[in-house]
Amino acid sequence: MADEVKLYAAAVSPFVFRVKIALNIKGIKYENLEQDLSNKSAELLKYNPVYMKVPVLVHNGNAILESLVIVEYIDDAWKGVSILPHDPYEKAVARFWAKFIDDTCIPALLKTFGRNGNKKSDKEACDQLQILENELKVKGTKFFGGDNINLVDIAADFIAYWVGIIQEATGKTLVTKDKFPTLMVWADYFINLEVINQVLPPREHLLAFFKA
Ligand SMILES: N[C@@H](CCC(=O)N[C@@H](CS)C(=O)NCC(=O)O)C(=O)O
Repeated sequence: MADEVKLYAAAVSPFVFRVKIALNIKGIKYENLEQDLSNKSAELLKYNPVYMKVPVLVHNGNAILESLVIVEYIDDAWKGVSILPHDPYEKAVARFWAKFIDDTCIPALLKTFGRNGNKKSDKEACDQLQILENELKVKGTKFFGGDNINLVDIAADFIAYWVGIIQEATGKTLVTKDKFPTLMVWADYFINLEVINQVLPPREHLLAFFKA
């Protein structure tokens, strides 16, 4: 029996985009169920009663929640190009950095680009990004995953694509080539990869969303 794969999604979400990248890397066909997050569907609430958020992946009737968990599930459930390293230590390191991005970098960026952003929150966000900048610089590789992207690059999609658009929408420029040269070169490589730009949401669409 063919796999039935459904993705409860929102095109503007960097968390949903992580899952779309993983599905594209593995070449998985799926049904995209775009959600109105201001009027959540009964199905979304049924599948994700805890957080009531997208993405939700439903694979043969089983719901998998939380973008990084879903990316790992896709890597485990389907053969093909690996998204996580096989070596247990390398895998733990990748999970550490993906968690750092989720728990520390993204909240700091959202805070400072939000309504209450101020000099202090700007500095906090830049300090966290500097840690990522240093990590990639020390690695000296094209991607956090080395020659190819892995879980960490996928986790950082918000930094690669969304931040620049939010900067344009808000008129607040914090993340620049001068301050973060290594990260900005990485972002360029990342969004120009075929497996990424095939599924990237259109820039104008995101810009209009964040301006609104
Ligand atoms: N930690 C979650 C975050 C997901 C998330 O924040 N999704 C947002 C869209 S970007 C959402 O569904 N928001 C709806 C809400 O908060 O009510 C993940 O990684 O999947």
